[in-house]
This record gives sequence, structure tokens and C-alpha cells, in this order.
Amino acid sequence: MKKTTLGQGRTGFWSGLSLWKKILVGMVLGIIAGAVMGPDAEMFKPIGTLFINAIKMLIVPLVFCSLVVGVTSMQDTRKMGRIGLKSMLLYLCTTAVAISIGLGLATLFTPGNGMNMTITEQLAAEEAPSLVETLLALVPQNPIGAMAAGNILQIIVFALGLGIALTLCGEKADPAIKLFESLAEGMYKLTELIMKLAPYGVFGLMAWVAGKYGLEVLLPLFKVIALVYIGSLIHIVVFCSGVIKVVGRLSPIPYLKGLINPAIVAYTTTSSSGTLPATIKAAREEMGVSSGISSFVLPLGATINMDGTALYQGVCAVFIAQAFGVDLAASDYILIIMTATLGSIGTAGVPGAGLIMLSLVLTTVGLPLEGLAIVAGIDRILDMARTSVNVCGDLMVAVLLGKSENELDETVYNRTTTAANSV
Ligand code: DAS
Repeated sequence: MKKTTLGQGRTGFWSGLSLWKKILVGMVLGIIAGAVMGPDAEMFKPIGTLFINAIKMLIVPLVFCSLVVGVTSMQDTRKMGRIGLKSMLLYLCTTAVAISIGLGLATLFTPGNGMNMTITEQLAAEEAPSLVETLLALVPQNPIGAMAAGNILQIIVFALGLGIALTLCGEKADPAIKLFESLAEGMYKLTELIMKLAPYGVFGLMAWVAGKYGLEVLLPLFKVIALVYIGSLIHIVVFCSGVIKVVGRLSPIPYLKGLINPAIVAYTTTSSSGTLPATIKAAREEMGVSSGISSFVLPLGATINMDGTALYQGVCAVFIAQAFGVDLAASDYILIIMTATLGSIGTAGVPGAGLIMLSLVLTTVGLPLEGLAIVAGIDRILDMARTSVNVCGDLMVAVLLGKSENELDETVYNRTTTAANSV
């Protein structure tokens, strides 16, 4: 009998697996159970419902605390003044473009059409509000009431306002900021604990889905993967490169060459924050961005700039609406763009964060959270692409700001091109 020292016991097969592999196993076993049991697999649905309810429990406190902390963490943005404002504007604009690409591709190629899934409870908004009503409704008359009602956009607006106010209060607000920081840490930990339920929740829901709708439900998932990857390429190679060329008046080739290493690190780690050292190295050594700009803009970007996550949310929101036969009105598209753009400020640069934030977008437009479980099984594959895009978007902003602040060494930036030409 092999003696093991206390605390160094061998980890079992299951406990040794990383979360995304467990989710994948849960998805595959759920599909098998559904295929074998047919409609009887509905008996597993309560497991999935429990997981969905736990995710719903997270949304309000997680979004509120992470957004307040996201805004107050930009305290040095105020000190950096012009550069901070420029980077914030660029981040929000590029994120809005990214989600529009995602929405456009999914609307054009309709990955969810024909799935005819039924909503177990009437979640879709009966009457889509007009654009004016939507904009007026952004400001909560009662923030506590907005939290109780789960009105995500009103919660986002209040959290952004409170974050800015606390930042402007200076040192007097430090105790409150510290409180929100520890509450946010608590919510991140609770999210981590609840995500441990994901393999079981995905199993329960996928068994129900596969049992009710048959295995053809899998085909649309391959379309979702294809659309997220195609959208990612469009965003990086067309949009980001185009902005570098037109706005930065620089050749996009050095940018595309310089982003390869950090993009690969981001793709394999699925963590923007974890990729930061590689991102900063590439900005400085490959693209000639000064230390001052790169060490401010890139950590900020890894925290609040999520072009890839927004693009993914655009694709998945439309996919889930199509799967459940919910027609999205123009105002719904506006809501999705606003929620995902503002919500990206509170999305952490860690693996799987985007899946949790997708529930934000779905709740805002009244889409069923059961849709989360359908895409949860392929989340890792999608997270790899969206994290790479997040990092590439951060690098684009760093190059643009370096150029506009005369803190871009163009001899370094163009070195890769001149070296290639001199061969
Ligand atoms: N993995 C996240 C990141 O590190 C992105 C996401 O989950 O959407 O940027």
C-alpha cells in the first residue's frame, strides 16, 4: 500500500482535470445520455437549472462590484489625463465595432435558425421598447430597485457613476473603494466556486437538449465556432490593421508581425492578464511603443478592453435568440452593443470570464440563460480566439497612442519591414 504524506495524496483523474476539460466531458456525456435516453433525459434538466440559477445569482453583485472597481482602478487614468481619456475612448469604440462584427455575422449566417428550442419560461420582452424609451430607461430612479429587478444596464450606469464619483472623492473614498475591491474579490471567488458546477450543469442541460432536439443540435455549434473565428480574423486583419494604416498613418505589417507572439500566448493561456508580459514586450521591442505608454495602456486594456469577448457575445446572443425563435428588434441590438461594451469594463482578463458576462447580455434582452449551457461546452475553443483578439485590440491602441503622443520609435516599428525588404 503506497503511503502518501498528508496533503500530497495523488489527485484522481477527475480532480486532476482542468475545468474546461471537465466541461467538455460533461457536454459529451450529456449528449450521449440524451442520444440514448431521448426525451427521458429531461430528468437531468434540474441539474442544469440549478447551475443556471447559480449563474443568475452572481450577475448583479458581480457586475456591480467589478464595474465600480474597474472604474476606480483607473484612478491613474485621471492623472494620465489626455492619454487616459484617449485610451478609454479608443477602447470603447473598438469594442463597439467588434460586437457589431459579431452581431452582423450571426445575423447574416443565422447559425441558430431551425433549432426551434422552446423557452421554458416567458423571458423575452413582450414589447420591444423604442430607442428613446431604451435610452431614457438607462438611468435608474432607484438603483436598489434596479438591482432587485436585475436591470443590468441601469446597474451598469449606476456602477459607472458611483465609480467615477468615488474616484473624484480622492482619499476620503479609500475605505469605500477598499470595500468594493474586497467584495469584487469575493464575487470572483464565488464565480470560481460556481463554475466548478459547470461540468454537471452542462451535462444536465446538454442531456435535456440532445434528448429533446436530437444530435442535429450539434451542427449549429460548429457554425458558432466558425463565425467567432472568422469574425476574429476580420477584426484583427481588416479593422485593426485598417485603423493602424488610416488613423495611425503607419504600415500595418509590423503590427501584424509583432502581435504573433502575444496572440499565441493569449490563444493558449486564454488569459489577457496572463499574457501581459508578452504583450508589453511585443509593444516595446517589436512595435517601438515607449515604456510609459505601454506600461499604462496595456494593463488598462487587459482589464477593460475586450474586443474579442464583445465579438463573441454578439455572435452568441444572436445565435441563442435564433435557437429559441426570439426576434431581436433594432433596440435589442442597441442594448446588446451597449451592455457588452460597458460590461467589458467589468470583465476580468481571466479564462472563461466572457461566458459569465454573456449571461449579462442575455438577461438584458430577455433571452433564456439555458442558451449559456449550449455554448458552454465549446467555451474553451471560443475563449482561445476571443482572448487573442482582446490582446491584439490592446496592442492596436498602444501603437495608435504611441504614434499620437510621439512616443513610438518608428525605426523600431519599421525595422521588421525594412529587414524583410533588405533580404
Ligand atoms: N479569457 C478572457 C481574457 O483573458 C476573455 C474572455 O473570457 O472572454 O481576456
